Amino acid sequence: MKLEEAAKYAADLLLSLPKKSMVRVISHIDADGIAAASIIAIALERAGYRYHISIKRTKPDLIDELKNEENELIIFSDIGSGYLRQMEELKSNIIVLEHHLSYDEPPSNVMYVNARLHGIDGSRAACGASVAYSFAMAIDEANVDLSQLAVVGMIGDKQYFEDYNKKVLEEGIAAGYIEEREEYLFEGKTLKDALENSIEPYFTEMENSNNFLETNGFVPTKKFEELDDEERKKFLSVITLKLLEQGCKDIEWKRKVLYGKYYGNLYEVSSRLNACARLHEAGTGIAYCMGDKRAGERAFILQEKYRDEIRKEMRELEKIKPDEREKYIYFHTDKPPLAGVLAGLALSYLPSFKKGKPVIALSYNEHLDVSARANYEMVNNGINLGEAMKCAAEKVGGNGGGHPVAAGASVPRNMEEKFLEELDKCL
Ligand SMILES: [Mn+2]
Repeated sequence: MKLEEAAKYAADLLLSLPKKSMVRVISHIDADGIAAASIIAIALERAGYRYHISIKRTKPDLIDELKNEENELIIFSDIGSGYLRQMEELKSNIIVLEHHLSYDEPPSNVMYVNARLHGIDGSRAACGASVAYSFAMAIDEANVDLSQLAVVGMIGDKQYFEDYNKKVLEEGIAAGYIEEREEYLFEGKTLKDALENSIEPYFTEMENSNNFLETNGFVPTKKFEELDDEERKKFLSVITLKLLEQGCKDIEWKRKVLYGKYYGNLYEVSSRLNACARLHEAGTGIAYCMGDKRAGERAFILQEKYRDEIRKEMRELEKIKPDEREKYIYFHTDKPPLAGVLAGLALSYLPSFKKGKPVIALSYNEHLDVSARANYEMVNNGINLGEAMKCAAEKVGGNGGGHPVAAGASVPRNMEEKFLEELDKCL
């Protein structure tokens, strides 16, 4: 059976409910989860249903929290695969729209729609928002405009436009809701802004870029698109050289960007939803996706705030000499939610972190939180951070796991040194 057919069964279950029924929606707290919830909310509203959405993180008591509620139908999106067995304890009918791995069979009250059950690679070619889109399209094909939000989810989960995702993108383009444009990374920005505020790529020693720009013969306040061909070439070669000095390679200045008819640059939308999730304002993200103008302004402010925080931490990391072990480099941060992002950016753009070894960020929460980042070159040389995190964490009574290039662990606070020793052995 194809994903679209499974989605049709789910849509039929919904449509068997009388109009104006209340549908409970639970989705995951990240850009993909917010995009998925928004797709479902818009589709429900158009079909004449009421809804109540909660955006949640994965946690052991997720299902318990729903036990006191009376729901006729609950829809889980981008979350739920880990709770299938517990869902039996809920009295209501349940639809799960998912792309994450599951180890359990769904109980009889659950209609389980997972891209992975239909031959689609759920880590690359279908995200929560893609599956939510298949559900929305099964309700009504007029929902094809929601392909814009599905693409936002794909970008948020760093997926590829392959297989099912490709199909969704192509549907959106064919219907005139999505457009692909080639553009330079710094379009619309002043040169000063481009150097000082960019995070990917991140330029070191650019708290103030006036000196750098003027020495190279540029006017800092000039906009990138105001440069003539000659100047633009020179500017791009000067900053390419700057990044080469930082130890980076493979820099693409011109790239394909996807624009949505209602939302503009879909990469920016995804970045705003990510900021909404990280700064605990998922509701703002949903209202933004649903077209609320004030929520859109707020999402923009949150995106700036989140980026400011990252830049501030990166400026600090530029100044430190990270600690080094035989197999990895590490540093401490007092910003647990940013740890993974910072480790990744340090690995890519800070010369002092470039030793050909993975970068590990340590932060103290209730436990010692560990975030690890590697690159594909290291993975090709045999590094697997997911396994190493699991191995080292379990040796000291914690738990860990993840992907070869990005992983994390949580260990008892008093076990830091022991964990670091074990990690050297596990890598
Ligand atoms: Mn997802």
